[in-house]
Amino acid sequence: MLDKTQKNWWRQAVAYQIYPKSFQDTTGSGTGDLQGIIRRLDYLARLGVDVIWLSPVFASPQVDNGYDISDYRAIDPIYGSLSDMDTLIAGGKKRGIGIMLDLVLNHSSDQHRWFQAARTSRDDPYHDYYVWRDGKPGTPPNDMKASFGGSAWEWVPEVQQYYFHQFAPQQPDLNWENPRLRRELYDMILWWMDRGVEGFRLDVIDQIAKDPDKKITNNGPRLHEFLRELSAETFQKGCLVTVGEAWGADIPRARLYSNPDGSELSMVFQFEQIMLDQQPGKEKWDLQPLPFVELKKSFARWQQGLHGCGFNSLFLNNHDLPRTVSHWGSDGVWRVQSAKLLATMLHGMEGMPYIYQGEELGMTNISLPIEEYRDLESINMYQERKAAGYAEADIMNSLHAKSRDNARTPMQWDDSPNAGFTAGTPWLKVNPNYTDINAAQQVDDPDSVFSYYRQLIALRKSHPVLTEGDFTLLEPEHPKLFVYCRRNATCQLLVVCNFSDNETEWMLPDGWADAERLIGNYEPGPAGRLRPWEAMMLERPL
Ligand code: TEU
Repeated sequence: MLDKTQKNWWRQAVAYQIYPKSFQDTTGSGTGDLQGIIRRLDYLARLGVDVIWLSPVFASPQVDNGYDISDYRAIDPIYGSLSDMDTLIAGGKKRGIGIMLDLVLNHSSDQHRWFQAARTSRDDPYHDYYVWRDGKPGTPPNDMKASFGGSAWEWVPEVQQYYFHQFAPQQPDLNWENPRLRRELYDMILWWMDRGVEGFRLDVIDQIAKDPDKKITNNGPRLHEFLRELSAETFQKGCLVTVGEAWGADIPRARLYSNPDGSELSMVFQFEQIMLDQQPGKEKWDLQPLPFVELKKSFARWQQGLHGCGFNSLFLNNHDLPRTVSHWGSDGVWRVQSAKLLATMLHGMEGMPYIYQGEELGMTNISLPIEEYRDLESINMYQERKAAGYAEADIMNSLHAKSRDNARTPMQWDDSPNAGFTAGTPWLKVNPNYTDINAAQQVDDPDSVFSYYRQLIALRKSHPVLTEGDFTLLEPEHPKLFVYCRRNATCQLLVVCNFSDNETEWMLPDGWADAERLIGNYEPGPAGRLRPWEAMMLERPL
């Protein structure tokens, strides 16, 4: 177990993201719940993770699956109660697993009591907790668009003003310019810290300092000032791990966010690699083949750019992204090998790895008919593109590749009905491949994807070069191989990945023939070539 009284304990940690709606139902409601997570804590302890990032479980009308919070200090009844949360925190602590709550501080639900009051009168004390502009019905202040479609402005007749929302209209943006609002958020965070949570993930944190008059959404002028205040008033009073979601982060900004002096956050999620497969300047639905050489160079830039002066988060999957084994790997005959390869590639790097539920089983994307999608982003996109004249097949192709529901299908626990997720009707369809891909089949199988992740996590704890070594990209222009080297004061680590359905010719660099093999997804094979999706990590003393 990591000693979590040490500042920076998280530099050795591995996190696991739970999307509670889809993890484990214990009531037959068809929706996962906190008791379900408690029931599965031993599974997570067996995997070896140190932190659970829990997507929002606060009271919410669930327009955006909990990313629309109506009470930051209450648990939504669909998930359980505050006392369940206390039990979860305690059960996690006993196993060395900390709970990281997902705070949505950029916006609240329109059902939050602050917004309900704010919309009644311009003189209400809560009015200024949100972002309002004058205008006339039908003529919004400007043409800014919301992320989930439509205008970013919504008219409220009672106050004869528009409010600003970067996401759905039911997610009004909070006004961080207001010091009373900021204080109220800090007090809420301290309240959760007192209950024993060990970290926070901060939703779209780079969007809090918006300035709609200048059409600024992310990276607003006061962003880092707000973050330093937030951190000093809350996180720095404990030994927490914090990660901000920052789609707009570049390397210089990430150095500020994750400054080793602890003045802002532990790290951010940045999306440079994730966005490489969308056409530049277009939307995520406008696909282009993954530019592999660019992907490697991008990882290398971030590894080198933050080494010693910041900290990376390492992830390929989350609740907003397609399953990487389907998207970048090969989810047919090479599913197991490619899932292990992606894990090797990522877990060989410096930073904190985040495993998204089911990734450790090699769970895949799903192709649904339009009526079976549940995600508002997917449904809105379908309607907008239909209206704009896109071909049905193209829209469905984009959804199958990129819909957020790919990641949100229920966790596949075993081969019983509904994959052991629920005794009721699941809120989103279970992937029919659950009879072949499930936890029960994998936990005791030494060759499973699960066992491979377990070994990778254990290696991070026993081989300091993984957490502290520097990074050099080898074979930068090779179209199929991702090869890199890590080095600390005592040893060198070589990570080799063949991103291909075919064999690839390749010789180990000089001096590596007798190196110790730490892990690999095949038995050691003949020199001179790598098998389809073969991956390995080798170590040798300096
Ligand atoms: O996502 C941030 C965000 O910008 C998303 O709209 C993202 O671009 C999209 O999901 C990619 O498909 C965060 C949460 O992770 C997401 O689940 C929420 O819906 C969103 O914020 C609003 O809170």
